[in-house]
Amino acid sequence: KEKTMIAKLKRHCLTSIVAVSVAVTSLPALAGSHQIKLRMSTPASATDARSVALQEVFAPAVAGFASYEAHYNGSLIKQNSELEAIASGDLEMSITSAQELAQYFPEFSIFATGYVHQNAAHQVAVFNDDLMKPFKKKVEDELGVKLLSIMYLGRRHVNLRQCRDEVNVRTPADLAGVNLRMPGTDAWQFLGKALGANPTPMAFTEIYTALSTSSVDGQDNPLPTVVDAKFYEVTCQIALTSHLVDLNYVAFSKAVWDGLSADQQAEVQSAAEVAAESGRQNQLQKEADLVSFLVEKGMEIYEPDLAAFRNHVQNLYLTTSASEPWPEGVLDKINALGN
Ligand code: KDO
Repeated sequence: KEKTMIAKLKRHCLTSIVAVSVAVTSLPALAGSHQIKLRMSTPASATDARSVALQEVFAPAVAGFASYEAHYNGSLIKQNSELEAIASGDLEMSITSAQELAQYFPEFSIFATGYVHQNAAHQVAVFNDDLMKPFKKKVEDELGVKLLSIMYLGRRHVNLRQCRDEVNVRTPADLAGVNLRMPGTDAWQFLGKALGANPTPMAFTEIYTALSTSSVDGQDNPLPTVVDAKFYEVTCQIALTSHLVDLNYVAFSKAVWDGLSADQQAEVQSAAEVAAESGRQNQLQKEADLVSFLVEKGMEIYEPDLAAFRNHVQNLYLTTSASEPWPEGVLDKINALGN
């Protein structure tokens, strides 16, 4: 009798384990069919700190109801076309920039202005300040894009293929005639001119080849990008101009956002902030560590006359039409939020 009881118990357990395992295996499939697809496109590589932060922090946090699908190196949507793709429903997320947004809303150029943001903390303070509300609302209402959080890209420096014995960058005058690749929007081209160089518009993914064939003289990206994209293999010097403490925004489809429950919206918002903070810390650490790495690779790295660069850059913004789209008082508020 007892034996049959044990046998029955075993059989019962076995069937229930099988039943549970079937249920469990079918759950993800069930959940999968209701999961929202979040395609993200970026010109950045998979190993860039911002890409890693979204893949390793954002994606798992929303995995209960959304499947995150990253596309790197501009492979799905080319650089500077992501916002349009989100607006038209062909993309759900991107790592966008104030320079790209400034094409639709010129006032965004204030956040892309040389020597305004002082550091990563200043960027976060500005993004979370009330001054940002009208900027964010306009992008939601007119472009269908929600700016969830702010990512730290880093201090941009002038990175040239020529060594110092050929081009020694002390002041903007030393960049006269230098063919400096800048990203392809007006705000970027203006910054290249403000540095004293001849700016050439070019997509991020074309820079390495352009440097290796000398079709451009240089580019400007933060040290982590110089390492991640291996620009040090085709350049000789970095003048630490820190001409832009650069940022990106995690851009999210407003149409998808509006379809989420309040809980799901809260999870997406929190995941975007936690991911941005994780990427920021990672990028700041890289910036601290990579000077020695690059010097070991033979790069000449030095500080130019920062006052000369700061004055030349700020002067061009303030004495030309570049500052016209800036809403009254915003620059003062941004400066007040700096330390
Ligand atoms: C670049 O094209 O130099 C740039 O740094 C511009 C940024 O706004 C951003 O698009 C970045 O490229 C990519 O994320 C690649 O790092």
